[in-house]
Amino acid sequence: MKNCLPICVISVFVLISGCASKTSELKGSAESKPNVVIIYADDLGYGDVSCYGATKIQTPTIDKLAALGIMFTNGHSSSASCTPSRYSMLTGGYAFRKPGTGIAPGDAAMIIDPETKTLADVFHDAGYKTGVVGKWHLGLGGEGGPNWNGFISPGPQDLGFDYSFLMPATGDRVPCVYTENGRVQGLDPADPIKVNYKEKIGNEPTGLENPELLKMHPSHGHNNTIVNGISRIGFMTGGKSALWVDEYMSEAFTQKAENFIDQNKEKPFFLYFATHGIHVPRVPNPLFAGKSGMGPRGDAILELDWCVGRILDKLESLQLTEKTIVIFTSDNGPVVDDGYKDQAVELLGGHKPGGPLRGGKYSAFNAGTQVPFIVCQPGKLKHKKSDVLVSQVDFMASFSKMLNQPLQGKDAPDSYEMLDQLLGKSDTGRPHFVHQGFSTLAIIQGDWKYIVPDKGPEISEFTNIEMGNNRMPQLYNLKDDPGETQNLAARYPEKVKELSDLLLKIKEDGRTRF
Ligand code: NG6
Ligand code: CA
Repeated sequence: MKNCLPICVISVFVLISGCASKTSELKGSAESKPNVVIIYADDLGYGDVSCYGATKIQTPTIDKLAALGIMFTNGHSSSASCTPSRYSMLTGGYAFRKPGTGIAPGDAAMIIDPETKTLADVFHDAGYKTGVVGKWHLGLGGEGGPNWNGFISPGPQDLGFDYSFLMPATGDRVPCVYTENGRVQGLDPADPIKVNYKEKIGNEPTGLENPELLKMHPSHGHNNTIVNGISRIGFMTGGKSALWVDEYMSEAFTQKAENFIDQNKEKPFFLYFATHGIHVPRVPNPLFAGKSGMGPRGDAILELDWCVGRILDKLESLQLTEKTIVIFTSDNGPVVDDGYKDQAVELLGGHKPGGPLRGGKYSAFNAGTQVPFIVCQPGKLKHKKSDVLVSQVDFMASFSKMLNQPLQGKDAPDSYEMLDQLLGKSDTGRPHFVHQGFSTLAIIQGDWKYIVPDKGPEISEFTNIEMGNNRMPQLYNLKDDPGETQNLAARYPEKVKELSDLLLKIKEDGRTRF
């Protein structure tokens, strides 16, 4: 009793001063450490959302983001396919520099070396809670690939992520299971998973042998193990209790993303929310099936818009809207038939997935990498349409700048610090950008684009996409001709030489950030 008064006084003092420092910490964190959520759609084209010109389909939530935020009309992923784009966004380096970063099989080892500084590391080092939910497709595990029946390491936990809930590769690749923090979710140890990409294992039916069991038929490839009535790329057996149900995949991811936000609402957080929508197989939730009139591809776009809405609603319900930068973009451009007969071609109507752009997914033409690209922070950023040249590869240097986390020389070799541009405060675009097509490279500088000659097919026999390949050099003036219809290479040979020399130098230098 004797000591009570001084102790009480001290505790009150500690309480008050604790409160004061907590308030300023919170204030500081909201101002200089906003939460960041990257919503990364899969295979969504520049023309697939109504704010970028679609008229046959409406995406009101994504439109709202664009109306509130900075809507980029010249924003690019780094590559026209998934794995290299994700590699570049997370490492700040062009994937063409690193062999083995092409479209990864479902049993690939992790393609990012744990020693590499990543975008998640930047946030993590700045005191953020970091999470990745959704499509990974960057390989898992060490040499020999992932151990599906144990703890999968290395993984996102070695690349700066505190939390992960993943589809390991793609929806059309085995194993059709989710992993949560390095372990297959719902796995029964008595029914271990085996995966093989070379030959059939186990007795599961395949699309090739048992097409009568399919609810969706392949149009090319995709005829290996059948899971949930859909044949996939690759063979798997076991793991019955862990298999995903495609219809509820978006729900599963969105719920995990919502939980992550809930659990970290008090701290700054970085969430990389990589949707499966609208990649194949397109198997929308029953809420959306048949709703677009464009078949499952259109329905998947509606479902994607709904998922975006749920994330925004979650932020709003926690009063985090103004404290959170939301980025919405896509890993590569659009494809209509990507291997399943899902009526996407037949029901396309007049819809133009690439908008005014030529090509699509896999292509060296601009629809390959020029994608919807929106940065939004209501109350903090003013709406603006921006035509500056930016790329997802720039996120790393830009957020390093925002968080005062200096990059070392070897880090993020191709990431330009474009924070002001991303926040709509500067109109100076990156000096040039290298676009990685499926088989060839292209470079954009100012109004000009040069595509390196390539012997690959001009039109893919599978997807019917114009691949941008040509045995001759191609040069386009994107300002006069955004649809890349007039090859000006013969008229401006000196421009061709200038850009081809620049690309050579970029390759030789091994970096573009100095
Ligand atoms: C291709 C698949 C395609 C898709 C793509 C990866 C075939 C014939 N095509 O090899 O369906 O899975 O890989 O897409 O198998 S991405 O968006 O993840 O890069
Ligand atoms: Ca993709």
